[in-house]
Amino acid sequence: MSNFSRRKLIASGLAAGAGASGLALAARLADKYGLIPPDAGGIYGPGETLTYATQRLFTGNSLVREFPRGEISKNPFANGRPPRDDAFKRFQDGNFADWRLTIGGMVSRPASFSLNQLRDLPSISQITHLACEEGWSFIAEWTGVPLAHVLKLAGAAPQARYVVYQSFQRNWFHSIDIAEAFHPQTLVTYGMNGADLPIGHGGPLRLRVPRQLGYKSVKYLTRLTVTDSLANFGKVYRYAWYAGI
Ligand SMILES: Nc1nc2c(c(=O)[nH]1)N[C@H]1C(S)=C(S)[C@@H](COP(=O)(O)O)O[C@H]1N2
Ligand SMILES: [Mo]
Repeated sequence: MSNFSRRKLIASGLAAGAGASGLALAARLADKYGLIPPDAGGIYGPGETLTYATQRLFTGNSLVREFPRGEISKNPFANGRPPRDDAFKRFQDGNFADWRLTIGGMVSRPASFSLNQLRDLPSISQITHLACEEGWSFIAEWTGVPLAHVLKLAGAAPQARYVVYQSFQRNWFHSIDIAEAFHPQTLVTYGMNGADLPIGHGGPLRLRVPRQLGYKSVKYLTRLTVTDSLANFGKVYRYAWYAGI
């Protein structure tokens, strides 16, 4: 069967399941094809599974829209407060020369990159929309290294299923599946609108996940962990784990 007709078959099964026998059939099919998100339990679980599974089938590798320069927002809103502790201030005073992005977990070459080392890697820029779940949004140009490139450098294991990414702000971390992690628009970002990424927007380093809502774009990025299970990471999401838009 062609890939397309296989997708169509699974998706029509999912849709039929949603209507006919509650969500049980949809859940069974989703499980069979590896389309269960990690927050599938609980009252919103079946809905989350349906959203994630159908989006993965139809928009698995699709590109999010990129905008022309003229549409870059003039006054982008920086949400929340940057870290104010002394440790962050010391990094800031040193112009973030000592900032590191470490990558570990299921990788054959665990690594640690300074900002300059990241700037020496192949970079891309993209003008995309960041939408907060609270309703506001802005368009900006983001510059950085595709996360896929960093994962390949570190030798991410083929059995890996997720990448957990952590902020300097300890209570801020999220995770994405491998499809999102290797997606060409998922970016380890150090630049915004042609300058260094401002602290208000997560400088010096942020993971941009432009196909999902703003809360998945974690600011003050320090650590990546490649894993096949989220079991040991606690609750890694405040809202839906999958925030596709
Ligand atoms: N470390 C960290 N990352 C974060 C947040 C935060 O408070 N701390 N807020 C999130 C939310 S809810 C949104 S909508 C976006 C806001 O991005 P902005 O500050 O560039 O507008 O960042 C996300 N990443
Ligand atoms: Mo948000």
